[in-house]
This record gives sequence, structure tokens and C-alpha cells, in this order.
Amino acid sequence: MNRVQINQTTLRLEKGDITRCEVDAVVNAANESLLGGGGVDGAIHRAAGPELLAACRLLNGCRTGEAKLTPGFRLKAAHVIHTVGPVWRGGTHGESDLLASCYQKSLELADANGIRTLAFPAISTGIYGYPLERATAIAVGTVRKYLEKHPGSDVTEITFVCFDDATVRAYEQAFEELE
Ligand code: AR6
Repeated sequence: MNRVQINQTTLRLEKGDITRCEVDAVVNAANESLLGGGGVDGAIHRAAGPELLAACRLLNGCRTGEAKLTPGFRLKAAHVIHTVGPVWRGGTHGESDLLASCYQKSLELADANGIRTLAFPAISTGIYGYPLERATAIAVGTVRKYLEKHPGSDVTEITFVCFDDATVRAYEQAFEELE
């Protein structure tokens, strides 16, 4: 299963590169400095151009579980929502709440800024080492909870962008578990 409807919003998954997504906002899996890094963060900064780093420098970083907004500059996406996922430290350091907060705060920012279409990477599942299936269950579950609580949300489409097949399978399973 690769599509789920919740109220007015379609949840979908797509295999590919988030920097190429034609959406109102892409979410970046950043670090607390917001000054760039590897993984999807590096790819977004490369594609958006040096203006993105200049904009990020003005934000004074971002705490884990929080989210901040910049323009998308040279990306097709008008905005980037930068959020900082937790580093996996065995699961006993509040990781699941912090990861859920990344999705919740990103959706709140989207709604506050009239963003209708949004693309998320699999936050924390790369360099930060969060176990994939647990992370995708939190991603989909948190988005569902948010949409059920906010039936008037302006967000019409949420894409979970998967960089590899294992991530596609993990989201497919998370979608199935919603039924
Ligand atoms: N499009 C979509 N997904 C991608 C892309 C891309 N272009 N590139 C990688 N991924 P990661 P994290 C996937 O490591 O675990 C950075 O240095 C990747 O395969 O990017 O939250 C930051 O500055 C994985 O599924 O983010 C932080 O220091 C997912 O994106 C740290 O990494 C997340 O992997 C954050 O680590």
C-alpha cells in the first residue's frame, strides 16, 4: 500500500531524491547548528545554493525536536522546514518523543505558513541511527494524529520520500498498520 487518506489530506510515499520534489515545502533532517552536514541535509544545501546557509546562519540553530522555516532558494520547493531528529542512543533517552515532535512541529509550521504540499525524508534513520521500522511507525502515526486533531489543516498532500528500497518497505508497512 502506498497511499492513505486522512480527512482532506493524502499521505503517499515516493522513492527518490527530496531535492527534486515539486512541493510547497521540503523538510530537512538537520542538526542543531543548522549549518549543514551530510546526508539529506548536505543534498538540500547543495541544491538550494549558498543563500540557504546564509539564511540558516540567522536562525541561531534549532533544538532537537523543534523546527524552523527558511525559503527554498534554488529548490523547486518554496520553503525548507529544518527539523532536528534525535540521535539514537538505545531508545531510553526520549528518542521516540523527540522524533514525534519533529513531525508535529513541522506540520504546525506548515499550517502556520499556508503550506499545502509537504515532503518529509525519513528523519534520524541515516547518520543518526534510528531503527527504520520504529522511525517510520512514529512518522506515520504522528502525522495521522495531527491530521485527526486538525481536520481544518491546509495541508492536502504529505509525501514520505524514500531514498532506498528498505525505507519504501518500512513506510508501506507503517501505512498498512494504520488500517
Ligand atoms: N532525498 C531523500 N532522502 C535522502 C536523501 C535525499 N537526497 N539523502 C539521504 N536521504 P540522514 P539523519 C535519506 O543521514 O539520520 C546530517 O549530517 C537517508 O537515506 O540524512 O536525521 C545532518 O546535518 C535516510 O533515509 O539524516 C545531521 O548531522 C534519511 O534521508 C545528521 O545528518 C535521513 O538520513 C542527521 O541525521
